[in-house]
Amino acid sequence: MGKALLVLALALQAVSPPPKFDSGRAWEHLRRLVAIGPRPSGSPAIEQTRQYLKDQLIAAGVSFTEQAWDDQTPIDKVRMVNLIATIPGTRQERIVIAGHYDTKLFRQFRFVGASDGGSSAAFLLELARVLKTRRNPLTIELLFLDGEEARMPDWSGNDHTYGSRHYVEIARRDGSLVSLKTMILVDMIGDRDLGIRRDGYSTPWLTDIIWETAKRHDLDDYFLAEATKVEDDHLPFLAAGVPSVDIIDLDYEPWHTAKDTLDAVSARSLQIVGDVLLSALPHIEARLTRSVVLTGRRIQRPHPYVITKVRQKLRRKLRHYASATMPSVAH
Ligand code: 1BN
Ligand code: ZN
Repeated sequence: MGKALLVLALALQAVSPPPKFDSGRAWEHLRRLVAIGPRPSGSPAIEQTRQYLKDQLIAAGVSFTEQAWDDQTPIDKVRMVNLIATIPGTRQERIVIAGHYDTKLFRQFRFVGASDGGSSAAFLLELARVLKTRRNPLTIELLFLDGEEARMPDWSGNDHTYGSRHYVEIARRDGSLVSLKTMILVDMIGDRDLGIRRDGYSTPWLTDIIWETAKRHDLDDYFLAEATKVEDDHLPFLAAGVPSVDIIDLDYEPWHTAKDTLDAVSARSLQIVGDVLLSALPHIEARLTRSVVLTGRRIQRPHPYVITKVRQKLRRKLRHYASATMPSVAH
């Protein structure tokens, strides 16, 4: 009986469509994160934020690890923690979907980062729930990054992207960088007037897949054809040779002001990004599983048409060889 139920459950899983991104749930996460208040790196509030993220991952049945370290900023030494949630796939090779959960430190006003720091964390939590019940060909890592924001007022030198630089350095050191096939970054995706431009630093084929998916879904009013160049958490990954893309709406008036609150963001914007990302994912996975490793170098497997032609030619050669060397047989 138990076995029969298991078979039925597996069969249902195989035929039922994966669950959809639910912006209502994402919005609830966002509301609760913003309610914590300002959440700068090293603060008790970011610890509280992390506890919320961990509680929600446990509730979703997704396992995670904490990557903690102390980093020297221009102001002070700060305890930072990346949260790495893993959803196993058929393969060990992995796709990282990342976003930051810290908010920028402002002493002059109360900065709660609804879009900037809140939207990415809330989005990843809802994605955890969705991807957990999906059949994933590659392992998916949901990476909640600490220390994206500069500690000083301006974004300069190395005073930013602490979490992504640390993650890449550790992955390089422990050898896990080789199995990291792609990185997708979401940042500031809550803007109620959503408009995401292509980023000029991001990997073109990956950007194309996402923007073409948006166009197919008539969402090109939100995924715009215009390009810009954004320095963000994807740069350390690109520098390490990992194809990466930044999905960010920087045309956001309340950016780094006291007005980056719930009033400035919408659940609909999270839904749009969720729908596009989940629709683009199979295309990204197809592209990544199409290539095979041969003699240590990554090459593209030839198109099936080419394989058929090569096989036909080989068969002709073998037939020719056989007829030349074998005594002819009367039919
Ligand atoms: C994104 C959100 N960023 C900071 N908060 C990165 C960034 C810094 C983007 C400077 C543009 C300019
Ligand atoms: Zn910011």
